[in-house]
Amino acid sequence: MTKQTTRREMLKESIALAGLGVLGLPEWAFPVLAQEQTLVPFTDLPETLTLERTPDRRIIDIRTINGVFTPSDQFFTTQHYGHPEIDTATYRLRVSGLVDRPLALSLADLQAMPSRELVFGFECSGNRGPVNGLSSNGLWQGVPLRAVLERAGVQPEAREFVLFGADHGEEEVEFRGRTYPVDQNYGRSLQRDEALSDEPLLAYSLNNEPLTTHQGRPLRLLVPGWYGAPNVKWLSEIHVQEDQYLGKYQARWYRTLRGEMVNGEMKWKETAITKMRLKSFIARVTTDGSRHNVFGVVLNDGTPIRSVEVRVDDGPWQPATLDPETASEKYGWKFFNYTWDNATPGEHTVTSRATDANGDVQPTAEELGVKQTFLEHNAQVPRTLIIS
Ligand SMILES: Nc1nc2c(c(=O)[nH]1)N[C@H]1C(S)=C(S)[C@@H](COP(=O)(O)O)O[C@H]1N2
Ligand SMILES: [Mo]
Repeated sequence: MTKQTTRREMLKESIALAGLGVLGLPEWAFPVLAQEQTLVPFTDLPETLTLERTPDRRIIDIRTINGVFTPSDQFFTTQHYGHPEIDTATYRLRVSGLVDRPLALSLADLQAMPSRELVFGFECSGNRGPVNGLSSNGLWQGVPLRAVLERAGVQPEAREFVLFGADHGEEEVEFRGRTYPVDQNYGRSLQRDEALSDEPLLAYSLNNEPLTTHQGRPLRLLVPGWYGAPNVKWLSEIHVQEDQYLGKYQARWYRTLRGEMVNGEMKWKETAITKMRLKSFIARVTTDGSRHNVFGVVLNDGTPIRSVEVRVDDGPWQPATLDPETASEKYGWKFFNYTWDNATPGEHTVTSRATDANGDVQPTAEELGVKQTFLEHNAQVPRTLIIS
């Protein structure tokens, strides 16, 4: 079997899935799968990616995306301290600090509260091209964070809401040239208006099944439209306080250093990782022998997408078609397709860029130049392939 037929078999399998609608796949999103299609290999990606770096980490191969929702056992996954052991039967979510009624809620307590569904696709802030494998899209279910906080009764002076995972490890806290070893939990914080908005969700289910250990069983935070780091897995405690929380993964590890011209002078800003920056990437190019189809994904902070465009080599930007079904989900992955007619034999570059309703345009790598640190890398990814 040649490489090509192996890939075709793979795509045929996804056609079968599409026909059954197993994943709620809108036919429209994958018109390319309607006929015999061949995958055109990218020359900027290896034939196979090492999907599992360690058992508790996983990336996706974007060329194999075949449904709206990433299956739970393929969902990208990563964390800092490995997986903690949690007995779901004795699990309690504690709420402490500046609240009228400290809480210790079991999973059953949480599941008895009014629940909500959320379609949310997010990426790790370190995700970038050409692989872009640290991103996935899921259908989540859980309890709004605000409902739990209201049950506890948030006091007026509360300003900072710290969410701790059950996972922990040794860290060396640096202070003026000295280091202090401490054992600490993964912790992230939200400010009062963020925590009490109706957006953050305490999720216990992914794709209609209980969360897997990888995804934070039994409970995790999701902040729709934000990067992965704030989505605290194995959530064990919410501590409400007045002071800003300056833990390592809040204040130091996840930050961006970016230069900005203010009144003609370069000002260097260090900012926390919060909302996802507008990004699109081409996931797959297929052909039926005459026309080529370019398929890709857009993700951002929930701002409506105005357009996605594709360019071939140095040609003009051409409009791609946004899949209306996925585009209607505010925080989900959005799919696009572009029909590439009259592709000439030889090596080509295909690039996509997204523009949102505020007029923000996905930057080129050069336009990202004043960003020093590698997180939030949302640049356009020029993709190379050979048309035979
Ligand atoms: N408790 C805990 N939650 C965590 C982390 C962690 O190390 N510990 N890592 C964060 C980071 S950096 C990312 S990108 C996402 C990954 O979520 P996933 O494994 O469900 O894809 O989890 C976030 N939540
Ligand atoms: Mo991350």
